[in-house]
Amino acid sequence: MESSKRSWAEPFKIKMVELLKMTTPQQRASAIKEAGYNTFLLKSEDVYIDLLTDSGTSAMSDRQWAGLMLGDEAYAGSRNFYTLEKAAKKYYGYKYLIPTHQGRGAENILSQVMIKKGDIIPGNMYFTTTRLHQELAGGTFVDVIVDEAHDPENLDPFKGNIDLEKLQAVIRKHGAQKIPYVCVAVTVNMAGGQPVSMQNMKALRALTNKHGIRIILDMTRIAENAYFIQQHEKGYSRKSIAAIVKDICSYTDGATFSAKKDALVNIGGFLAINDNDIYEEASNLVVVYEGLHTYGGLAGRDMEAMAIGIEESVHDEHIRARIGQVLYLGEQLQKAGIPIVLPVGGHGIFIDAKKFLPHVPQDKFPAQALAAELSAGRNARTGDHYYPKLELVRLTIPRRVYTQAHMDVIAESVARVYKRRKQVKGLEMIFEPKYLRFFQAKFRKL
Ligand code: PLI
Repeated sequence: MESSKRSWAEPFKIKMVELLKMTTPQQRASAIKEAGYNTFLLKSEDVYIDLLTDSGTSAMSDRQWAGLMLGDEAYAGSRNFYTLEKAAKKYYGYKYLIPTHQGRGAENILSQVMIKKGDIIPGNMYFTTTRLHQELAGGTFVDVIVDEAHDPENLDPFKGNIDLEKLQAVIRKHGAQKIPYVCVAVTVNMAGGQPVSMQNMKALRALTNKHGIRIILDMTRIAENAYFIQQHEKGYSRKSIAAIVKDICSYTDGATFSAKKDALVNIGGFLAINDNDIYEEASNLVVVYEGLHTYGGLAGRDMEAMAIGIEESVHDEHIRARIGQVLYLGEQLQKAGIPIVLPVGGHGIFIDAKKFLPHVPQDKFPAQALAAELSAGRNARTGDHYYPKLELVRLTIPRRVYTQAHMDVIAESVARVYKRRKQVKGLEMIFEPKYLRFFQAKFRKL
């Protein structure tokens, strides 16, 4: 990995700025209390540096903004759909494309088309919406990520990999006919933005081919995953990000995509697939949930901006600067002694809340107490809280939005909380929504 020492700068200059509201500590304390200590319930104008997510929060380029003016807002057959389809084919290589309003729209349709009641869907950890859609379609998710993913200190460069022995055991236990596909996320969000190696993709393809099982990619952060392959995997240092991205896709049968991350747009996603029958069924279903198969819940202008963003997302200098900024923040936090997930992943820094707040028991939500992330929900049968092995607070960095000075302010703020960490006591949940509870749950300070 190249050093994140900033002797280089971003490959863009700033043409327009958005002014931030500067708040006092008192204003911030009252805002977070009012939000039930859930960062998802804060008003954005009360937040100075917003690290809640890298989803839909990127800055679009002047070319993307110009693309908005090329919107062809016809109901059917918008010109922008064909531009998007062409870009997706060029950079990802899949045969058929169905736009959706965002990633979970594609997950819903894919799950309904491919999963039958009683099916098993192995995956390298899960993203919340992906797993929920699999379960709502009658499937059961089984985690087959490598054990290293659960160890925040393990320095393996590819902690997102699928454990092929775990997968084989799942196939033996349930039979290949119960497994409609293996779901592979690149990178693995919940493990800390950890990448999957190309070697793992190849081995997974060989194993699934043997059993006639499909591979569906969650390609939400695929350009970032490609950067780690370029930096760390033998034989890839001279390959372009664009070539690596296309290589990854070539080992799979289809993909769901949230364009709100890598593709540098504020809204959008798609389902891509090579199989004609699945495409036919999905393009029929998308009309029910999203819109006609040539816009899928998006305006023409959104599809144009997405097409341009897809191309910009695979520029080598863009991804180097993007991940370089994340690495820089990681180094500043490490210098301050903050326990973070290592190696630093692609889209943010994940603070190890169990180590940061060792005195706060897990049923008092140390990660939530520390900031935001409450991810796992309850066991549907027993009603117990799921206790993830990792209890993490994510500082997610939007793309092309903040400067190095913002990174320094973040590092200083976290270091200040770390110094007074003994005063943090944990939280009690006082409101729990039925689905994806971390978005809307409310808490009380202990
Ligand atoms: O937020 P969506 O519906 O466009 O995409 C859902 C989604 C799918 N897969 C992965 C790996 C994600 O990270 C993801 C959304 N992530 C969000 C919202 C995040 O804050 O990380």
